[in-house]
Amino acid sequence: MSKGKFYITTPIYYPSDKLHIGHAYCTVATDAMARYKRLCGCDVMFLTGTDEHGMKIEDKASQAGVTPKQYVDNIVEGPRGVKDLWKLMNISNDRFIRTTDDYHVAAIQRIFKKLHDNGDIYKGKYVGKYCKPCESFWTESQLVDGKCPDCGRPVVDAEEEAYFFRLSKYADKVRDLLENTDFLEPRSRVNEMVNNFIKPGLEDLCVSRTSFTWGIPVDFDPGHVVYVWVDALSNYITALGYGNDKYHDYEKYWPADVHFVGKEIVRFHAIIWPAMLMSLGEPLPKKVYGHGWLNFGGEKMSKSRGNVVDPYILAEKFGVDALRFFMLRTFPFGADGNFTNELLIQTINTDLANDLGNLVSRTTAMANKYFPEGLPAGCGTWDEPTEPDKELQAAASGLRDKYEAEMEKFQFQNALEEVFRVIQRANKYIDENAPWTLAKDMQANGKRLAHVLYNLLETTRICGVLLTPFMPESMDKLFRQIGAPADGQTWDSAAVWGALPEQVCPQKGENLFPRIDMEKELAELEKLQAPAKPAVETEPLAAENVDFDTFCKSDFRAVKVKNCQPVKKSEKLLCFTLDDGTGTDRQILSGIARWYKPEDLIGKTLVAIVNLPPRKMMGLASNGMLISAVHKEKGEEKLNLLIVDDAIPAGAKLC
Ligand code: ME8
Repeated sequence: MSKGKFYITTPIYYPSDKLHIGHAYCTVATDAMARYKRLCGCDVMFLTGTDEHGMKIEDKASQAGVTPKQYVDNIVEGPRGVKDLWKLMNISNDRFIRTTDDYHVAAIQRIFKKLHDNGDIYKGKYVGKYCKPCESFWTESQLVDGKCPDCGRPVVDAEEEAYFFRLSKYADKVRDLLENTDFLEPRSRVNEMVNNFIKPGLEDLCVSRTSFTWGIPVDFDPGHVVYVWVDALSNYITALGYGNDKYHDYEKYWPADVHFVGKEIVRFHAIIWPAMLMSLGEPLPKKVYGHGWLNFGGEKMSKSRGNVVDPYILAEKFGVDALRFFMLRTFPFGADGNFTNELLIQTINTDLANDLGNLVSRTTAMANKYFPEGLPAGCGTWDEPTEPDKELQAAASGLRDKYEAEMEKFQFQNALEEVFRVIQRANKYIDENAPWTLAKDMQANGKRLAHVLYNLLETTRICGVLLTPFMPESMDKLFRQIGAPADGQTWDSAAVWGALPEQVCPQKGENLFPRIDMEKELAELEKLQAPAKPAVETEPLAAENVDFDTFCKSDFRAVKVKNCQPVKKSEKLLCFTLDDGTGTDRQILSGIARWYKPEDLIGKTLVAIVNLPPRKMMGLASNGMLISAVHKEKGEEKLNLLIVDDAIPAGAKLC
């Protein structure tokens, strides 16, 4: 029986370049969620697709000497393109929309006309700034240091006749939606939207362009094409049949239960999209969830930064399921995560090879060896259960509810943590019961041994059901190995201890997750990923913002080095005597002896933070900290003191 509908979407991807593992992150998360909801018995609609219009694509195509359509066709449908990648990652989307599809184009024209006819789109003149790579318009006040606030790249002046959408009209309603409902999650993103976009005043949005042609034409005003975000956002309803006759599922699935989107496009989904729907008089999606980024070498993985990781290389080496699992097990979905090959291999080895893999192979091997014909009838029960029996059964049968609570909050990492806690408990149960010792006297202990093995198989089965949304293929193999009937592994069965038939006959098979030789594989990956790896590795950027007042409390000053000496018995420390402009010398110790000779620093003007509490190092007082820049080059740590212009007087405050 269906437990209701569930409509979930990923962003539709720009096919301006091949997709990387950062793109796969959101799609894998959406897939795990969709599979989980199907497992629960929901009627799921999972939509993904590609967002194919805009100046960026037009430019790329002309550089490649092909038409924009040829360009996107190759990246979407071609070898190792978007569709191939989703096939590789075992993505179970129900529908795939391309914004160049005829039905979508016609529907957008109808949507644009409807917004125009109801008075929410009017003609005006656009004067402002435009970021080409992001396809975003900005007002002067939104720029950061004169650059695009999203990507930091230069913007260009733009002035042309254009249509505008009355976004300002919906400011109060959207603010109410954000502040007083749980429409947008995680909640931290609400403040960001309200403070950065709504409070400064929501301006009307430019929604048509005349300076390029690769877009959906405004049918009642030739020469204008629809702004790419109006075109793109509407995919969520056109793919269900809104404004077209290709599909007829709008009534059934809309409103969406959740849109998963990366944090940099929350703005479009949490402000513009609800305002558009309000104007169209359509229901709003129930939720927008803004997930974090996969960073690599400390920065957002993206083609323009040259730090992308190719999912094909990793999937071919370690298997698709291991890769899917890694992404959702390692990083909290709402926050940023730093991808490293080491972390990937470590996660596979610890969780999959050691914990899960060992549980399956030890249990099936013992069952095969001691009960080659299958476990005996009656093995599911035991008259006087031991403490470990009770603990294991309670942990396994209570697991589904805990897992469900986390999945409903999109906390994949926590849901998996719950499963792995039970897997670890089961491994401990093997050691507590030492089945190999019981097996020495089958006459006396055979019954107990069968019960111990049954408990292990049943626990493994329950964990397998709950891991299916993350690793569908491997869990199929797991069920076969433990002898669990493939069609019996339902959501309900995951909460029923004893659903596994007693006379089960496991078959030890191939190792589900072979252990990876870290050193060897890292060296190979280094070679394979060489062109993608940045020459310089920097620290991960702080995932969370620090508020302005807290930042302002730090007192940074220019300081002049009067003297600098090595600290006795220390290989690291240098002791600085500094002029900080107060007339009294300031002493600061700094662990930079590896990189600087003391005499080279005398007379230089540096930057210090001077309001830290005093510290003692090697018996000497240090009153502050010198600021330096650190990064890695070819794996080696490098440090450079911040040496500033001598014209800056000692004591000058940096702000
Ligand atoms: O934004 N880590 O398309 P897109 C995590 N067409 N997520 C990442 C990522 C990374 N390193 N790099 C990209 C668009 N993404 C629009 C969407 S929806 C109506 C239109 C995510 O191909 C990014 O955050 O640039 C976004 O959610 C998605 O990939 C598509 O990015």
